[in-house]
Amino acid sequence: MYQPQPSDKFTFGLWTVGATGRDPFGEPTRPPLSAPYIVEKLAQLGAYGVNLHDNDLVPIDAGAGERDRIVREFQQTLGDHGLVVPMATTNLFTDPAFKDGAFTSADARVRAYALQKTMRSMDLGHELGAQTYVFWGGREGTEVDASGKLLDSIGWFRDSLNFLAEYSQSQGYGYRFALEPKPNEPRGDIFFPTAGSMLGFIATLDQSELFGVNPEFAHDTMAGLNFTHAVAQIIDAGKLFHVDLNDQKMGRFDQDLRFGAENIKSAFFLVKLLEDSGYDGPRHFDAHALRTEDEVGVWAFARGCMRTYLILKDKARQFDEDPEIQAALQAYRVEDKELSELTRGFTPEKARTLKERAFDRVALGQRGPGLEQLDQLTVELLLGVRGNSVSSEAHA
Ligand code: GLT
Ligand code: MN
Ligand code: MN
Repeated sequence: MYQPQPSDKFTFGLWTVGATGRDPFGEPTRPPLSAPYIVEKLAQLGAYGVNLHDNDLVPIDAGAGERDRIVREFQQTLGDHGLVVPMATTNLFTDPAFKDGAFTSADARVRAYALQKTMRSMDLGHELGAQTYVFWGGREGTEVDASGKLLDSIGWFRDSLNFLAEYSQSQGYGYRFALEPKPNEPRGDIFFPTAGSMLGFIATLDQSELFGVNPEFAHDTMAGLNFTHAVAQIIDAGKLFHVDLNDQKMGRFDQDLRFGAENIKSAFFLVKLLEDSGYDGPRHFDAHALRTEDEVGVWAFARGCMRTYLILKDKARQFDEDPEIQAALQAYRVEDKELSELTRGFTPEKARTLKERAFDRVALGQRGPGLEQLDQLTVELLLGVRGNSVSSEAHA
């Protein structure tokens, strides 16, 4: 039951299951896992692919020979275990060179180095078969607005992305770029903190059709925003190029919890939205096992992310097939063909008719939409006291 298959398109970053439990207050609690070992384990668990930053695989100071050897070995392991690399990205945040930003550094040398590092990392991603390239600007921000670089930073970021889109095309890489917003951490304020600000910025890029969003559950949840609403807006804009799934308590540090660990109801509506929308990209778990865990806990974490997604996907099917829920939904929506016609597509005639139309305002305000009942039915479905789960059918 709920056994992940590669066709479910579940992916993990090398940095996720590979996280060693280091935090700002404490040393690692687990030994590092090698990239080939991670690939082997993820394949056993039923994952589809693995994503990486350049330096998750190739050390930042590796020479060309060492780099090529590591990449060849990794390609071999991927082939042996049938895993793909759908997404690649650049580490523009760990090295002290990027302490005050990469593409938005006030130092032109850092900005140029960030471009160089990203082009090399795009070469690497392409060699491994990646088609989506993520930009998470963790260091693109500031604590000191006296720096006076806000408008410049936006321009520098735009110039860099325009440059890299051209690079991808000139090399024939065909990347689609996914920009990942986050409100804060590690910077006090990160530029482009929300999905909406990313969407607004994307529209200003030279080849905006190549750019979309990589939203992350935890990033919106940290700030108290509704992640599912953000994803809906991104889907509506045709810009859901990738998605980072995890969990988080509101108002806390960046927890990157196992998917569904905290906000089951939000996770359910997110899975339902993704599945209903026909999104067919990777379901990437950008999370890590708790710092308390040993390696057994790491794989329990990875299995748990995928299993919870599949359980929620099954719950979404039950939601759609539940007669009482569907009846409540139907009662909630009031359709009126004539009014729909009248309010869609302006004509002066329609405007005149609408302005003269009589509405029973008091009655409109008195109608009970039945949302309490609908929500309770949903909660009971999630709590497992209604509907046929796959497992109860199997047991019948
Ligand atoms: C980092 C961050 C994530 C980003 C990754 C891609 S790295 O772990 O917390 O949200 O998606 O750069
Ligand atoms: Mn992420
Ligand atoms: Mn995160």
